[in-house]
Amino acid sequence: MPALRANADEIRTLFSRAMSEMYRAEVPQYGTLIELVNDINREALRRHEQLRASLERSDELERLNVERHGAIRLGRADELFNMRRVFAVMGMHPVGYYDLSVAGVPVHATAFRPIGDTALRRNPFRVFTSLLRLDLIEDDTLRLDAERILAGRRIFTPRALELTRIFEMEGHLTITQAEQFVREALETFRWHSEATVGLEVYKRLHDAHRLIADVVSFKGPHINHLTPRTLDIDAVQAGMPQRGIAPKAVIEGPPRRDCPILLRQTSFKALEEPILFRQANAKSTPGTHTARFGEIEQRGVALTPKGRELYDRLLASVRQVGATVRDYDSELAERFKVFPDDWSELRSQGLAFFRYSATPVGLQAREGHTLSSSLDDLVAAGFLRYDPIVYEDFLPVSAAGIFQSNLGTNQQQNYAARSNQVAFETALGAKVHDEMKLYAQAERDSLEQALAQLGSPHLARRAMA
Ligand code: OOG
Ligand code: NI
Repeated sequence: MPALRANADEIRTLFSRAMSEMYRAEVPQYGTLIELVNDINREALRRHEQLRASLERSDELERLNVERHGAIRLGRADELFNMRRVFAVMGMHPVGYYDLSVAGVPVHATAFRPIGDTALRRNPFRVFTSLLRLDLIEDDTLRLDAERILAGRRIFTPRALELTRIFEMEGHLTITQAEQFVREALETFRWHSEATVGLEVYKRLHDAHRLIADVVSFKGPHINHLTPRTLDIDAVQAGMPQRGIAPKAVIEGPPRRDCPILLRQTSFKALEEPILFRQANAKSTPGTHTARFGEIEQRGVALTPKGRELYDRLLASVRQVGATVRDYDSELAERFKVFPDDWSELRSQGLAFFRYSATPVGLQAREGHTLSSSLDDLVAAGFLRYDPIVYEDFLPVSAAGIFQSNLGTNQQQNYAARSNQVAFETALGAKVHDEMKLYAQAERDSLEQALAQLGSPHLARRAMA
């Protein structure tokens, strides 16, 4: 009898669950945060019947409780290459290119995540994965030292790579192999309380940039946070102190709105954790390192290139006036008044992506509408419904804000802004997916299907022309 096959969605779910358990055991505050988020989500669903209905329609309710994202930082090109292969086993693929050097953080990144509608509904687990840019270290000696230290590590277990090869050759893993794969892959993300370097080297790396020390001094790329999704981030932000958690001063991203867009995030400070540093006489020196922090996010509708351009412009205008922490929120809200806060406007102005579906009324009236009805007619008649498509990605300005709030504000380097997607994709061994194309495709597919159900397939062609 052939062995049972595991599918990628199942492996991803096993993995994200294992990761969550490991992190909960390692960072107790994470457990507290999850409880707070669950309480607030329950309350939000109870209070907002419409929100619940919309989430239910788009199958979002199911995934809410399993939804997490994590982040890791890699040191070598081949680590990124192999990370892509390992994530592929779990149905996670590189989407988007994020250049953080412009924000004084010497890394560039991508997000590994599922890309198909079905896979996203099952479990949208994502990992923001950055690669250290040693080319941005100006001190030659330090750069060569960092390269030499990194060259000596192996972040994957031999068995994890072997199972990845089997997956690539066979196109799947058996259930038993999948379970073993999850255990082996998890090893890469584990925290190491022993550094691979001495305290003196650590300090030099740290002086160059705290992030360089974080990547170079350890055996592997410890997961540095695991972020649950909330339906009301303002409530979480307000509720954190009562549970003994101190949030960062402001929420990153767009302001609070009736129709949430993109992504809003807040975090709590990295923990100072005990580390043993190497010493020549085989003894070790105790010290500390801060890397792991907590983060919460609220996701809204994905914006079209036009909507995103407006978002970026408005956000930049708030940053330009240099609002202080105290008036940041009101300044942000003021600037964003020009961004329509109404689903119908967001759709008609082409600012956001939507998933269309045929309504029961529409299906009943299937023969009733004529060849001449337009898309807007079908919507107006209540034959066609549209729901927001969730933003599945990250925001570089927010990511930089999160990086910085955890790095301490005194470390604002200015790297020459040299974005280098080509070098990143060479290391990755693949091109990153364009997130805008993925959202546009999801919208188009839903519309095509809905119109076919309504018996108006000709409209699909016209709407997409
Ligand atoms: C990643 C920070 C980016 C987010 O949610 O924007 C991120 C890191 O600190 O390594 O996770
Ligand atoms: Ni994050």
